[in-house]
Amino acid sequence: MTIKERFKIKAESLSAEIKDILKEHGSKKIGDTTLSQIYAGMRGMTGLVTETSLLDAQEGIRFRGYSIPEIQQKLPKASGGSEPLPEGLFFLMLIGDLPDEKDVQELTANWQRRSHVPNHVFDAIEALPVGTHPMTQFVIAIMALQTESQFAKKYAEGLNKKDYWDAIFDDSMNLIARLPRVAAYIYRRKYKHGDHIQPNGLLDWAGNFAHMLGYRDDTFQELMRLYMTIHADHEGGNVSAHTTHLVGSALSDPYLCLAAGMNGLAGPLHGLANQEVIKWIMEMREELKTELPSQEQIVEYVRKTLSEGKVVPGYGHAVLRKTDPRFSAQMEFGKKHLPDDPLVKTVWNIYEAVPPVLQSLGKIKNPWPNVDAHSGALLVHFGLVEYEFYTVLFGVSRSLGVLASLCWDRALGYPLERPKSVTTDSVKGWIEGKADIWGD
Ligand code: CMX
Repeated sequence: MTIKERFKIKAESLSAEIKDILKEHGSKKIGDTTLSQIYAGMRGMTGLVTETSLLDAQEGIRFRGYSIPEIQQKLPKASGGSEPLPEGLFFLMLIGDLPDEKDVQELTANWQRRSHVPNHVFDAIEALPVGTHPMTQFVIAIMALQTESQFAKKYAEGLNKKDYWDAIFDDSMNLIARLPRVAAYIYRRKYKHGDHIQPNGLLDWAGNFAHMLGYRDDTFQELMRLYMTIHADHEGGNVSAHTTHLVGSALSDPYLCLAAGMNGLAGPLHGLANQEVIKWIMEMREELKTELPSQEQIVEYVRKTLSEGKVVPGYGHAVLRKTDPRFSAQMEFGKKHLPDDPLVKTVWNIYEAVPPVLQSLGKIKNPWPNVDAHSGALLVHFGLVEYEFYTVLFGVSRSLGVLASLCWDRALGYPLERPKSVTTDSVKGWIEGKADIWGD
């Protein structure tokens, strides 16, 4: 028997045993935590402090107390625009107060000053096969940028604890300033024959990003401002935020932390779901040979997806129990700017068709759409059809929230994160009253 075959037998046996243990003892508590929570992804277990935003299962995300519709209304806009500037959201998350126009202009100028990307970063990207997934290129570029870390340099020289936040702040600001250029470079390299576009210093952060990607349409710039704002933060427990925070607790510099967080974002149950949604819809359209599948056809296709043991991408959430307000904000954008787009209409038809099917399974806690169910269709409308790139867009935005939080983590002096773990053998001993596995 090969080692792989032996592993398979062991894994199947322990998996069945764990199921039985949880069926009988899952609600037993260790402190305030049930055994089921320990085995099942720590759902509902409070164990983190994140100042920048708070997620309510029914209402959705609030950034420093402001909901998505409120930030859309209250944050400063670009001249002639109606969507919030992500600079404003970053200010709100970092400082805790609503910014005025001047605060936002200062931040735009500050990030422009910091935006120079050293050549070796482009060389590192160029060393990869052009077919490399954009998220892999993105993470490698972030790692290549790590040569610029002020925190790593100052720590090596000897840095007083009380000054950690200062270098973390500068690294975070530099990273945010440079990511649009790096991301646009990856996009133009992979999909536009390396025909790169120089930054436009007159534009805001998201507007300039849209420009460097090669999209000049004013409405696309507005979409980028909205996109970069609503994807930025979703409290602390999601995989990208939690990973960034966890790695930071070892005093890894912001480059190392963000790269780690982005590796988590690249998973299909998290940020990569935005590419999976469009891929899934495109495959459905191809199989059904129609641009606009009917509700009945969509229901059939969902059933087929489920019967193949796959998830329906863009639906469900670990915390939310209603339609994600980030989905609704994008739907509003679609209704305002592109109500007749067949792909956008398909996303809305899926919204009608999918929840009852998922609900009928009886096991899915949230049958409603999340942020990723809508984003791709809006991008396709403007010609950004290369869906493997979508998670990079999510990542550029997510840097705002996780790096604002990292500044706070170091300013507040949070210690190394190190929860206790157990083995199933120790759990069995505990159930039988033989062992005290919860001690030191
Ligand atoms: N399609 C099919 N099955 C689903 C499902 C979906 N959209 N959502 C949940 N389920 C299944 C789970 O896989 C689980 O099945 P098993 O018991 O067989 O393992 C069961 O329903 C219960 O899951 P849950 O408690 O409702 O959901 P979780 O908290 O475990 O998972 C999430 C949440 C997001 C991973 C899950 O809903 C999912 O896989 N959705 C599709 C992927 C997706 O859109 N991810 C993006 C989330 C937003 C983001 O981070 O960007």
